[in-house]
Amino acid sequence: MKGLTIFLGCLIPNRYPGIEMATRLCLAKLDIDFVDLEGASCCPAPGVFRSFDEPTWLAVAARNIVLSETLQRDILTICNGCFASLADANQILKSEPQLREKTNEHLAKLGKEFKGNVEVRHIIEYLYKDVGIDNIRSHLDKTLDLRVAVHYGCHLLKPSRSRGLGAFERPEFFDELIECLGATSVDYPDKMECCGAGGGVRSALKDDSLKMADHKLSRIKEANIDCIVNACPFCHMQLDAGQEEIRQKTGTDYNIPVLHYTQLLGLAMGFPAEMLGIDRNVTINKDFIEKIERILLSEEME
Ligand code: 9S8
Ligand code: 9S8
Ligand code: COM
Repeated sequence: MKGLTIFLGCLIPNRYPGIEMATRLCLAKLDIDFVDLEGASCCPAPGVFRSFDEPTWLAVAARNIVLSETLQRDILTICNGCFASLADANQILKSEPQLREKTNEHLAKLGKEFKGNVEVRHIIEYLYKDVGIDNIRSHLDKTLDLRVAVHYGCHLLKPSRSRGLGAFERPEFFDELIECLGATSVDYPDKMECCGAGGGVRSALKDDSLKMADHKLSRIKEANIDCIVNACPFCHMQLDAGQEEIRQKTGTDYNIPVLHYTQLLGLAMGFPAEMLGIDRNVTINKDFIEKIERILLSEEME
C-alpha cells in the first residue's frame, strides 16, 4: 500500500483547525503513513472554479496532484469538495490524452509534468475500504453511546460513475463507520439532501442556501439526535455557522452540535473534546460537551 499525503484544502486550516488536529491524531493512532502536502493550493473548489473555467480548474488541480506524485504517495482528502475536484481531475487527466497534453503545457512553465501514477482518496472511503471496520474497532478506547444524524454530502457520492462507491441513493458505508464506534446512525427524512452550501450557492444565494440548511436541520432536529456528523468542512460550516445565521434571520435556535467524522472517531479513541476542536464550533451545545465528558471519564470499553 502506498503512503499518503494529506490534502487539507482551504476551510480546515482557516475555519476549523480542530478537524486538522483530529485527522492527524486519528491517522497516527491507526499507524497510517502520511506526510503533509507541502506547497498545496486550493484544490480548486469544484462548484466554483470548475463551473467557471475548466482548463484553469484542471491546471490548478493537476499541480496539486503532481506535488503528491513527486513524493510517490496517494492523496488523502478530508473534504468532499477537495475529493471531487482532485479525483475527477486525476481521472480526466489519466484518460484524456489531449487534455493531459494541454494541461502539461501549463505545468511545464513550473517545471512540472502530470504522470498519472497516484490515486486520490477521501478519508471516509479510505477508512472503510483500506483500514477496515475491524481494524478501526481494535484502536478504540470508548463506546460512544450517541444518536447521530449522518450527513454524507453530495460530492462524496456523486457523480456515482466516477466515485465507485456503490449505491448512492441508500449508501451505508458512512453509517457503518459511525456504528462501529458504538453510536447509532439514526435514519431521518431527506438524509441525502444537500446542505445547501455547495456549488457556490452559499456565496451567491445566501438566503436560498440557508433555506436548504434550515429544512435539513429541521428534519434532523425531529429525529431527536445528539449530533450531526459530516465528512466535509464546507457542509460542516453550513450546518454549524448556518445555525447561527438561521437563528438571526428566523429566530429558530436548533443548537445541534456538528462534528466531522474524524472528531467523532477521535472521541472514540479517547482524545478529549478540546484536543479535537469540538468546543471551537460556532454552535456550542453545553449539554453535548458534558455528555461526551461523561463518556470520556467512563471506564475503558470491555
Ligand atoms: S480547497 Fe480551496 S475552497 Fe476547498 S475546502 Fe474542500 S474544496 Fe478544495
Ligand atoms: S452537500 Fe450538496 S454540494 Fe456539498 S459536499 Fe460538502 S457542501 Fe454540503
Ligand atoms: C462543496 C464544494 S464541498 S463546492 O462549493 O461545490 O465547490
